[in-house]
Amino acid sequence: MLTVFSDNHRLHHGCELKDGAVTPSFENPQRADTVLARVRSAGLGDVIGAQAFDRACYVAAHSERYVAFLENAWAEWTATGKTHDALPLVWPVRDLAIDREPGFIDGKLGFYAMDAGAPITAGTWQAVRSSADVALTAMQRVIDGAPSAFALCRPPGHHAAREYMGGYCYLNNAAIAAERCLSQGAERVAVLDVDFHHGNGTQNIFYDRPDVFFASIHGDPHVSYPYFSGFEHERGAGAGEGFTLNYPLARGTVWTGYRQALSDALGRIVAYKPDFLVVSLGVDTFEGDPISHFKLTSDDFLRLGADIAGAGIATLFVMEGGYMVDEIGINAVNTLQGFEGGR
Ligand code: SP5
Ligand code: ZN
Repeated sequence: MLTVFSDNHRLHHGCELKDGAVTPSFENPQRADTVLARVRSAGLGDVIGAQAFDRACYVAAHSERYVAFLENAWAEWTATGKTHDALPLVWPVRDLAIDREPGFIDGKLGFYAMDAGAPITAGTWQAVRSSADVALTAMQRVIDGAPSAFALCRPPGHHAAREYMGGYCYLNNAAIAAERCLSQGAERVAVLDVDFHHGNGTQNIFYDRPDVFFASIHGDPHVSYPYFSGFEHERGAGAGEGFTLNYPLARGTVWTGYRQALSDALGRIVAYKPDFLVVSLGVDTFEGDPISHFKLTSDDFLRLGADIAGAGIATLFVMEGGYMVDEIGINAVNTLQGFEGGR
C-alpha cells in the first residue's frame, strides 16, 4: 500500500490545556515519525510526498472565513506582542452571540474553537495545509484506481468541523478527501471513523447530506471526550437523516464488543454502496493509550484491517489519533497490513 507523508508536520508542535494546566500536547511530531518508521521497517510499500492542492479543496469542507482565520491567526496573535502558542479563553455557548465574527484575535480563537486543545503556533498553518494535501494526494491515487492508500496525516482532522477547530484538529482531512471524491464524479462516499473519540467534525460537515454516509465507533460521550456529540440518537438531519450512525461503547471495551459494532457499521456501509470508503484511522483504541479507554491489542488491529477489507470498497486510510508513541506505528501498520491480507 502506498503511503503519502509530508515533513511539514514537524512545523506544528504545541501545548494543550489538560487537567487544569497548560502542558506539552500529547499530539506531538514524534507520532508521525514513529508511524513512518514502522511503514518503512514493515515494508508496507512506497512512500511519496504530498502535492499542493488548491485552497478551494479545503473550503469544500469548511467555511471561507474559518480557513481565512486559520491562515491569519498566528500573525494576528503575534501582532499583539505575544510569541508563545495561542489558545482560546472564552466561548460563545448557549445564549451568547454567535451571529458575528469577533474583530480581535482573542475573540476569534473562542469563536472558531471547541476546546483549548488546538493551539495556533508559528508553523501550524503550513503543517495543517500540508496534512490536508497528504490526504488529497492519497485520495487522488484511490480515485485514479488504486485499491487503497494511506494518508499519514498530522495534525489529525476528525474533530475539526465546518467552522471550528479542537481536539488537536484544524482542517478535517477525511472530510476534505471525501469532498474530493464527489468533485471528481463519485456519487456516494462513506466515512468510517474508528478513532477512540467521536468524529464530531466529520459528522458536523455531512450531517444534513445523503451523499456522504458517516459511521463512528467511539467511547460513550456520556463519559468520554468530546462529551457533547456522538450519542446514538444522532442520526443525521433533513435530507441527511439516517446517513449518520453512532456507536458509543463503554469504557473498557475489548475486541469482541468492538467487533459487533464494527460488523454492524460495515454492513450498513456496504448496503449504502459507496464509490469510496474513507477510514479515519485513530489507533487510540489501543489498551495502552494514555488518554483513551478501550482495550484493543496490537493483534486486534490486524483483525480491524481485515474486517474493513471485507467490505470490498476502494479505501483511503487517514491517520487520526493514537498517543502511545511506542506502539502507534505497529498498530497503524497492523491495520493496513490486515487490510491487505484480507482483500
Ligand atoms: C484526534 C484525537 O484523538 N483527539 C483527541 C483529543 C482529546 N483531547 C482531550 C482528552 C482529554 C482526556 N483526559 C483524560 C486524562 C487522562 N489522564
Ligand atoms: Zn482520538
